[in-house]
Amino acid sequence: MKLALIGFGQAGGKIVDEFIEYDRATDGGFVTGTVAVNSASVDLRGLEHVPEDRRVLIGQSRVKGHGVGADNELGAEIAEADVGEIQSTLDEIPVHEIDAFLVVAGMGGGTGSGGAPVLAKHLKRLYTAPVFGLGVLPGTDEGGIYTLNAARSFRTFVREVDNLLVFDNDSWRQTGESVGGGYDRINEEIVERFGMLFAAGEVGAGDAVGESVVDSSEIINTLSGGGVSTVGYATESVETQKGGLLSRFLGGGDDVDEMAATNRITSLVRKATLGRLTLPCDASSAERALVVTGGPPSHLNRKGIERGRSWLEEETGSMEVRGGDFPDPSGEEVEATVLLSGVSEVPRIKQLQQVAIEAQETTEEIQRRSQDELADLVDTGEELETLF
Ligand SMILES: Nc1nc2c(ncn2[C@@H]2O[C@H](COP(=O)(O)OP(=O)(O)OP(=O)(O)O)[C@@H](O)[C@H]2O)c(=O)[nH]1
Ligand SMILES: [Mg+2]
Repeated sequence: MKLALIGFGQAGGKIVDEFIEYDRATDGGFVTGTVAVNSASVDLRGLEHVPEDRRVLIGQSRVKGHGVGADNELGAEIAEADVGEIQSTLDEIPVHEIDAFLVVAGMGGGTGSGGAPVLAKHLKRLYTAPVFGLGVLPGTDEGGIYTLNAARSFRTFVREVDNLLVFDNDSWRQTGESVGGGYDRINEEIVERFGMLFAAGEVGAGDAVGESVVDSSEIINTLSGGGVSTVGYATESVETQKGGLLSRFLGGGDDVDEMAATNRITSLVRKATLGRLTLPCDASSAERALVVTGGPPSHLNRKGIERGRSWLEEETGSMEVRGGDFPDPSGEEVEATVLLSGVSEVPRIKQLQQVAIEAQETTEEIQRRSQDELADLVDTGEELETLF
């Protein structure tokens, strides 16, 4: 699946950077163009892989390259004002070749939180290719303002994209980890999950063709219809014989036990669905789903995929469950990625909204009180006059 990736804000830019690295390392072939947008010049300079001429600094007249300091209304305003500059950079990438746009942002800050939905709206108006979002929810320990930002951005972003893929930092943080080091690890997890999905739709000419290779249209159809998506992933190492002399002598190829391979795939699909999702939710609330099984072709069999697929159909109660292969002749693991689309039972979102509403009320109350207190402090009972 050929994507134009646009990273908005610091988290967005770093994740797009990581996607580029993954795409190169795995020969994924899904990164067709990249752009990073930020209001902080230092964050743009910190990127490693997004080409320098694809980095757009917005809001210079307002914030002078210093970021918006978690003010996402300001983030939305400067994105709106400078959308033309973002567009000029997009004009430099081959957008006519892509299958979809992916706008990536952390939803708790200011620039990405406010700007990503503005850009998504702009892209949808201009292009026929679908516009997907990848939104990152803040950790609960980041505090009220980040939660409030994320809750408001979430509502807006979902409305403006064809589907919002969500990753929840809170479910993925590890105790005792430094914030920076933590993000590097988390970004790798993000890219591994979503990257396999996008790469699956991009099996190039010359690659081994599996029994039922996933096509980018299957990913797009699973996502389109709107709403929120989450991804699950599970993997298991397998013994592979790399076609040595002895194995050729004995009849060639891998000697794979069909029954074991079938069972492995079925259990990986279950683990992926019931294990830790990028956004934890009740899988049965999904409207559509896609199962992708990857690995050495000899370990991917139709029966396993079919069983995994029908198990997921039962689990989600959905009639729209697609499935396919992502053969990797040099792979040494069998992997299953499960995309659950249109999920509605998501406790984390409800909790986020609840905390956001409380934070909003508290902020308003504090503002009211501090205005009264200041008036009290300055008041001299008409004994003193101001200068003018
Ligand atoms: N997964 C992940 N999340 C991140 C990373 N950096 C920041 N975040 C999350 O994203 C949220 C937004 O942070 P930033 O992306 O730095 O914010 P910004 O869009 O640059 O906006 P401002 O700095 O306020 O102008 C934070 O609250 C974190 O939850 C990262 O590298 N990886
Ligand atoms: Mg920033």
